[in-house]
Amino acid sequence: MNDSIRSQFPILHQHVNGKPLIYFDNAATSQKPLAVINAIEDYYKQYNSNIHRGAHHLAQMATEKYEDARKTVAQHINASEREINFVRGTTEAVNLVATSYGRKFIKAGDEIIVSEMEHHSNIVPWQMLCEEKGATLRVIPITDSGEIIFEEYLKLLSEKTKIVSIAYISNALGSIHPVKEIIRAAHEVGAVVFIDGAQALPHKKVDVKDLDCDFLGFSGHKVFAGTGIGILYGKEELLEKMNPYMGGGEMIKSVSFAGTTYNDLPYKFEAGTPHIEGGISLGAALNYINEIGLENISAYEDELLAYGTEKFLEVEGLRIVGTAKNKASVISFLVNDIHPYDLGVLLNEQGIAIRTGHHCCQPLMDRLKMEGTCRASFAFYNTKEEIDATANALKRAVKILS
Ligand code: 7TS
Repeated sequence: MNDSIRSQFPILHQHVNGKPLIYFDNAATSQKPLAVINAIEDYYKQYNSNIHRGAHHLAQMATEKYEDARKTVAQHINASEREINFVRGTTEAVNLVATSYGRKFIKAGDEIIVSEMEHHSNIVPWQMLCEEKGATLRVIPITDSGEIIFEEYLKLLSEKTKIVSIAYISNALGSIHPVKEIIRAAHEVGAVVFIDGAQALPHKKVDVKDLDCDFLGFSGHKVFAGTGIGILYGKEELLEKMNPYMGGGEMIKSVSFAGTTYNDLPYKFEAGTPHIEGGISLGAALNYINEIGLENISAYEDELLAYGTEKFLEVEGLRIVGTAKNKASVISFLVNDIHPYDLGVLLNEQGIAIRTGHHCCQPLMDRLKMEGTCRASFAFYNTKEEIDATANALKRAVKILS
C-alpha cells in the first residue's frame, strides 16, 4: 500500500527511541485513521449528548449518528440492525452469550466445545458457565503447526453438545480456522455456534449469513475504531429467546414494582448510557476500510505475511511458531533460547513495537510447551521496508543476547 494510506494514520509518523516507529502490534490493538479520530472529535465538538432520550437537536443528532453506525455494522456483516448489539468488545460479547443464553439453555450434563488455541476470553466465561450448571467443557486438540484437528472435533460432537465457540483467526498464531465447516457440523447435532471474530474483522470479509453462525463477537479497537466498543451479532430468533444481560435504563419498555417489560431488540441488551462516540467511531472505521476494500487489504497483508516470513527466517536461530496453511498476517516466533521479553525490549530500543508473552492463550502455550513467543502482527499500513528494518534489528538483538 502507499504513502497516502499512511498519511491517514498520524500516530505512525513519530520517532521512538530516536528511530521511526514501526508498529507491529496490530493484533493487540490497531491504529486509528483520521476518519475515526475526526468522527470522535466532531462528536465532542458538535453534538455530544445522550441518545434515545432528548427531544432536542443535539440528542437527535447523536441518536442518528449512533444508529447510522449500527446500520453500517449490520451491512458490513450482512445482518439486520435488530441483530447488532453494541457491547464493550469481544470479551463482553462472549460473556453476554455465556450468561444470557447459557443460563437459560445449558443444564447439567450438557457439553460446550472450544479449541485448544482460544484467547482466555473465549475459555473462562464458558468454564464459569460449566461450573455453575454442571456442564462439561470439551477441547478440540490442535496440531504442532497450529491447526485444529477436524476429525477430533467431529468425534467430540454429540447430542450433548449445546454450544461450540471458536475463534475465526487465532490471535497468537494467526491460524485461520475452517469456521464454515465447523458451524455446519455443529448444527447437525443441534448446537449453536459463537464465532470470536476479534482477529478476523480487521483482515477479511465476514458474512454472518454465508457462515450461518449463531453469534459473532468482535472488538472495535482491533478494527481501527476506538476502545471500549464492540459488537455482539446474534440471530434474531435466538436473541428474542434470551433474557437481558444487564438491567437498567434503555433496555425496558415499562417499569413498575408489579413487573418490568423489556425493550425490543437490539435495545434489550443495551442497558445504560452506551459508549456513544465509540459506536460512531466504529461506523467511521468500517466505512474507511470499505473504501480501501477488504479484498485489497487481505491481498496486501498476504504479501506482507509471505515477505515477513521469508525475511524473519533469515535471522539465524529463528523459528516460527504457527505454520498453518491458512494464515493471517501474524508471525509468532522464538530465537534459540532467548527469552521473548528480552527480544521485545531490544526491538523497542530500535523503535519497533511487537508483543511478547502468552498472548492471553496460556492453554495454547502449555500445548506447545513454551511460556510465550514474540509476535509481529501486520496491518495494511505496514510496509516491506518496516519488515526489512525489523529483520535487521532482530539480527543485531540476537547477536547481543547470544
Ligand atoms: N479474542 C481474540 C481472538 C483476541 O485476539 C482478543 C484480544 C480477544 C478475544 C479479547 O478482545 P477484547 O477487545 O475484548 O480485549 N487479543 C489481544 C491480543 O492478541 N493482544 O492483546 C489483546
